Amino acid sequence: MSDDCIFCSIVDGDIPARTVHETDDVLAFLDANPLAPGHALVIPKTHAERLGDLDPDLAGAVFDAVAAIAPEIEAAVDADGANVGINDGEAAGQEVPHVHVHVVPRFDGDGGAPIHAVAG
Ligand code: IU
Repeated sequence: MSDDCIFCSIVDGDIPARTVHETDDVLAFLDANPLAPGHALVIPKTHAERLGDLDPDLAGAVFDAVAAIAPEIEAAVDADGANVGINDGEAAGQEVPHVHVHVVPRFDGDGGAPIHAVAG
């Protein structure tokens, strides 16, 4: 828990979120400002600001959760694929300083950019 961390507040239940997956170590919930239907965030329940601050076992648990829910989310919204990624650090566009993996469903012909186009 980190004071003033909005994602820690979601973990603690002080701020509501639409949970889609939960384990002892990991929480996944729908993004409040979705880039696509089903856009979810997967976070470690323990506060870590950057990927490099995350305990490796916890990083593994986060990725296990991503691998488990990405196909389920795709199926739930009838998507054709998903972008899975982390904005790691302010320079990369990280706005919430608590590690989170975006799972953004993609649809054939949706016109969105692939991750490798993000930084030009
Ligand atoms: P970023 O990778 O740190 O840029 O992404 C932060 C995400 O957190 C962004 O997609 C927001 O819509 C999302 N989010 C949220 O779901 N709930 C919140 O209360 C806040 C941000 I603040």
